[in-house]
Amino acid sequence: MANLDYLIAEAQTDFTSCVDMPALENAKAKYLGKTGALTEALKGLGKLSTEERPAAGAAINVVKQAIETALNVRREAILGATQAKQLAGESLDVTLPARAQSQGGLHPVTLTLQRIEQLFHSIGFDVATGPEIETDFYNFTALNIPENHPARAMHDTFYVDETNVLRTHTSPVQIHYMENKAPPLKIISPGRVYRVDSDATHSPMFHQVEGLWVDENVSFANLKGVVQDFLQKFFERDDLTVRFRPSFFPFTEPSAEIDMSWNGGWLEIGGCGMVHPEVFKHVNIDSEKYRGFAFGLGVERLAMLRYGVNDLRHFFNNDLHFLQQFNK
Ligand code: 2NM
Repeated sequence: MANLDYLIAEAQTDFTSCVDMPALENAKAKYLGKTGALTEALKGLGKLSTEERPAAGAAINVVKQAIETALNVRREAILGATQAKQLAGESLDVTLPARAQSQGGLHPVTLTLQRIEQLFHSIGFDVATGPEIETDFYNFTALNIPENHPARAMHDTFYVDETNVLRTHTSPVQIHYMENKAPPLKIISPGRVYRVDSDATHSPMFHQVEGLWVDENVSFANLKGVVQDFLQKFFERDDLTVRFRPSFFPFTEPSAEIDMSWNGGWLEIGGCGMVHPEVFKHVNIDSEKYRGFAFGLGVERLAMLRYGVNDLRHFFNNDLHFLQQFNK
């Protein structure tokens, strides 16, 4: 039987010249296929004698294995090169600057509302909210501001239609609350309110927080204590003092403006008073048995003072450079 060793070198040369898998498969057939050189050699074993056959068979297998090894080496090389080429085509430019991930944050008025709610909650006030469109009954009449009464002119009202208005204060929330629950009642009602007013110090939409405490023995002294305690905690100043200046609101009697000490002077910060018996009458609370105090504070005003913002309009311009300062 002929020596087949030369086939190893020949196959290696053939395989090396193949640059893709179909070519390699063709080259493989020449040696290992049905009519390949090695397959033919194995068929030829039958013609040998029983003595010659094992040695010849072993010799063919050595060659066959060497060719299979060469085939595998070349296959790995071709697959590796194909993959490298594909990866090169798909490569990312990791030197490109990353796209910034920007995260939103809470508006300073929202942060202020959260702080107000947390402080009042800590002394037992619940938070009540309600609709921004109210009937004139809830916005005015129930608050002892009758139709055609000059007091309605105190609020420059946005009318939605004949009977509905954009609420001019959050007091209607408290009217609903008093209608639906029995005393003792202890709530704040924060939210958006609307008035026809727009200049450097007035926005047509702004935020108010109103407080209400109704029980059998609630007094003006309690009102003073709650307001002073809140302002001291809100501004983190134990030396902050408050002053109550006589005033008028149709829904409270007596009524007062709330001033607080600030930079050696006084600053008006809200209004307050004892709930008027006419208001209690509208919500079926017995004013012989119960008394209540109420107050209203402007949220933007509190936010401006706390954060040192000098112009109300910053809160409504949506300038990211302004807003981002509150979320560091
Ligand atoms: C203020 C000033 C004084 C007030 C009155 C009521 C209610 F519903 F109980 F009658 N809520 N809020 C009130 C009283 C609001 O804001 C300057």
